Amino acid sequence: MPPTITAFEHSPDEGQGQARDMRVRWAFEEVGQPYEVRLVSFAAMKAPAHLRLHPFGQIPTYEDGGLALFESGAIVLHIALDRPGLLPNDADGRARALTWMFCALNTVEPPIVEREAAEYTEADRPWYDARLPILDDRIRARLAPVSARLGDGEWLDGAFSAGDLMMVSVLLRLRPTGILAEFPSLAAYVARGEARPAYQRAFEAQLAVYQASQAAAMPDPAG
Ligand code: GTB
Repeated sequence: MPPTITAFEHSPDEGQGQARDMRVRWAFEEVGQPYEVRLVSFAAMKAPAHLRLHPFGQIPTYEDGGLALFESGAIVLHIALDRPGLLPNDADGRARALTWMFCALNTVEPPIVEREAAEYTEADRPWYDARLPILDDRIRARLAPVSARLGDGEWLDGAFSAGDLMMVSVLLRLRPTGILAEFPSLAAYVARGEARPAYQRAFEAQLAVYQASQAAAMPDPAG
């Protein structure tokens, strides 16, 4: 049996690849590991069976035999350690790739998530218009050093690695804000990630979930 991950039955982004199962799907595709997806509703995510897999009642989760994991970073790392293709063979290069993975998750993603949360929950509050530029500047303060490190390189540290997979996955969440476009080399870096065949296969797979749910919701012309 291939590993099974969970993903939204109805992703709020309508198949735009913004939910965190996308990075796990991408990792599977990069290393050539077949996988299965169990779609979960919002109600099912908070039910005891799912909470046993994920203490916060979220997606993605990962199950393989007796092993159950949560946290997209831990899952991608597990996949990268399990099969060749996402981590360099030399110990120092491997450690640097892990450093970029943690940088993406611990340093770059938090201000992006903070901005998204403000958009969802504070847009009608009197302070929102003053707060948004502050949140935007916090993101810019993270992007500028990443852009400087990338320089004119194709990837962050030589060959594509799990560090790039995670950094691209985090940065592309910014595209709707326009902030990514302020950093042309990062925008090009994200586009290079998205152009990888493995990314494309993962994107198509998660988009197919949305398309199937749309088709199922269409009235039957014969009926
Ligand atoms: N740190 C965890 C990880 O990296 O795995 C965070 C997991 C997480 O936030 N999961 C979200 C979730 O399950 C989905 S990805 N949320 C439901 C809940 O908490 O009840 C976050 C997300 C959701 C939707 C969009 N979107 O529609 O654009 C983008 C990102």
